[in-house]
Amino acid sequence: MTDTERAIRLMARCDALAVFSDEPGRITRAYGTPALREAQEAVAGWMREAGMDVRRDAVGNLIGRYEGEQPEAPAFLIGGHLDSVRDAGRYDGILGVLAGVAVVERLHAAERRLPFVVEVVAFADEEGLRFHSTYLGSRALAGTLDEETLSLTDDNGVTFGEAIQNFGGDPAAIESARRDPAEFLGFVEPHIEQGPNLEERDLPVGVVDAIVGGSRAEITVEGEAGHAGTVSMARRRDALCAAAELVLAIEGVGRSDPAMVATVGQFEVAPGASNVIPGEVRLTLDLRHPADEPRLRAENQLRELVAEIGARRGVLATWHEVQGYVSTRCDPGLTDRLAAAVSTCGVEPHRLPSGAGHDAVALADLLPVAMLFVRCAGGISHNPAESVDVADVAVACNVLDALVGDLVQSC
Ligand code: HGY
Ligand code: MN
Ligand code: MN
Repeated sequence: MTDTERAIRLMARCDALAVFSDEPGRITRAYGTPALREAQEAVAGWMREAGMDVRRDAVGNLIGRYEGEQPEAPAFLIGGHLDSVRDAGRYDGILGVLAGVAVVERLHAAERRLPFVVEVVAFADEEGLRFHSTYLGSRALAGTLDEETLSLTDDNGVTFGEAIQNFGGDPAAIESARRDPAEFLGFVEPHIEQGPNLEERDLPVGVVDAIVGGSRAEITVEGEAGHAGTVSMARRRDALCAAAELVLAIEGVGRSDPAMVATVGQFEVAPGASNVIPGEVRLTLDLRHPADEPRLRAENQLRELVAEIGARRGVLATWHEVQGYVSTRCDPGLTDRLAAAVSTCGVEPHRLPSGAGHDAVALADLLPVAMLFVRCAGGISHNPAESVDVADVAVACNVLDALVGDLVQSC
């Protein structure tokens, strides 16, 4: 199979997985849903065809294992995630999983065994769409899931622990999903860039040097519902107006630092009738910055703004912390190897930070991590218009082949 044929097949598989969705007419694949299960079954089939043993761990991560020459050899991990945001594109997370399968397929076709194992992982929840807390799959591998996380609830009041059970996992055996760092040589996560830098430099791939840190919070504003026709403006405790002022204040903080981004992605108004003054609003905050100190300073500034706006408007504005994760440097040694592999494939190894979060963040304390970015058109992502080019996917797979080859040389 030529490099181009391999890339074409990989893209066709992205299309095949795109039909598995929780919502008709668009791609939405949350943790523990039938759509995620169907996507896992399809990937498991491709993993088996590539000569891998396939299993699901205690939280439902799908893991393919291509044995090495020696039993009990350490493993090199390649992967991504199969879950998605709402109305997603078809490459975010998926590309990493299928690129890992493509590398193993080529080894299997050549009947090659390496001095180490290659494992391909498809994490079951990176986006946090259902439980609003990200990296649930990779945190299980890292052993950093705790009881509190298991009791997170989705919008229907189902806990993460119950969802694990319903998905065929075992919440009581979470500890068993934790992997020993000694089992691994490292982890590389191929992923679409989700930004414009590679396209601006006309590069097919890039090497990630750091992944930004982030803060996720939920803010509730409780005012007083009332009759739109009989309550004077002076007597209102309008939750929506207070929340709207807060949204613009969040935007202002985001704009205050060119490296900062601040997003309100969800905004729910209750009771939600045109002739009722809104009594309650729930909104989400996603705050990111390459450096932790400015992000935490901005977070404190916003906490104070929530309190100030609430007091001034006579509403109860409450900050609920969901998750904070520090900015993460990719492993210098493995990243240098990845950059060398990019050079081997005839591409300038441009290094760049990731504004998006990735499972590599959750694994960085467990094992050396590196990330390979693939150019995506217009940098568009978390959007059905997400797209990549076959030739760039071919380059990415070749870079992974070269990285694996380099690791073989160093064994
Ligand atoms: O939100 C992110 O950066 C990633 O897509 N989970
Ligand atoms: Mn994403
Ligand atoms: Mn992703």
